Amino acid sequence: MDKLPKVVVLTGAGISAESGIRTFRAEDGLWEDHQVEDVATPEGFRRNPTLVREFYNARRRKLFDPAVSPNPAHLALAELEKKLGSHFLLVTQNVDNLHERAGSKNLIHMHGELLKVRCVRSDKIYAWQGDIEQHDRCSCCRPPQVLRPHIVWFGEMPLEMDRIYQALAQCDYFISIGTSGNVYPAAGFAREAQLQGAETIELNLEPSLVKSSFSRAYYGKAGEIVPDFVQ
Ligand code: BJW
Repeated sequence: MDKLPKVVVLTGAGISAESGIRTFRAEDGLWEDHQVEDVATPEGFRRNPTLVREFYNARRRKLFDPAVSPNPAHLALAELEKKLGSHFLLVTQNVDNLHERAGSKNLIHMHGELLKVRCVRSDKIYAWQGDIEQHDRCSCCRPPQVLRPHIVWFGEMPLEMDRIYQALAQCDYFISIGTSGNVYPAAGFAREAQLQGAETIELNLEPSLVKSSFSRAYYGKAGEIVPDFVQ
C-alpha cells in the first residue's frame, strides 16, 4: 500500500458542464446573467436576500433535473479513489452533488454545498433539498435565526483549508480539472503543490489563467480526457 502515489485532484465547474450544469465564466455562464457582487457576496445577501435565495434555489432545483447526472469524468475519479484509497483526496470548488453521486467519498467541498443551508448566527449546518423561503428559520437559536445558503461567497474563507494545504504539501501528483484559475485560493494550489515537489497536471477545455503552474496539460472535454488520463 505504501508504494501508491499520493494524489490530490481539484475540480471546477468545467467537470460538471457535460452534466448540464452551467459554468461561471463562459459566454452562457452564470455570471453572464448576474452581477457577482449581487449574488455571491455577504453584502449582496444583506442587501437583497430574496434575490440571493432565488439564485441558489434555482440552482438547487437543477440538481433534481432527471437530465443532470454524473458524467464519465466524475465516474473516473470515483474509480481512481477506489484504487488509491486514503492516498487520494478530491477537492471540489463545485457546490453540486455530482461527485458524491458518482461514488467519491474522500471529498472536500471547499466552496460549500447547494444541498445545505446554515444558521447566520450559530453557523449550524442543516441538510436542505427544497427552496429556502423568506420565513425559513433555524432550530438552534432562540429566537430562531435566518438561514443562508451554505456557500462560500467572495471575501469569505473557503472550507477545510488546513486539511487541503496539508494534502498539497504531501502529494506526489496534483491534478486540476475544469477550472479557469480565476478564483483564489484554489487557483494557487498548483503552484503550492509544485513548490512542495509534486508533479502538476492540468486537464481543461483550454489553458487556464495559471497554466504556468503545471508541468503537463491536456486540453479537451473532461468527459473524454479525464477517463483517458486516470486509466
Ligand atoms: C471545461 C468544460 C468541459 C468548460 N470540460 N473543462 C485579488 C487577488 C487575489 C485574490 C483576490 C483578490 N481580490 C479578492 C481576492 C480573493 C477572492 C478572489 O479570488 N477573487 C478573484 C476574482 C480575484 N477569493 C475569495 O474571496 C475567496 N476567499 C478568500 O480568499 O478568503 C481569504 C483567504 C486568504 C488566504 C487563504 C485562504 C483564504 C472565496 C472565493 C469564493 C468563490 N465563490 C464562487 C461562488 C460561490 C459558489 C457558487 O455560487 O457556486 O465559487 S465564485 C465561482 O468561481 C464559484 C467557483 O467555485 C469559482 C471557480 O470557478 P471555476 O470552477 O473555475 O469555473 P469557471 O466558469 O471560471 O471555469 C470553468 C472552466 O472549465 C473554464 O476554464 C472552461 O474552459 C472549462 N470547461 N467546459 C473541461 N466540458
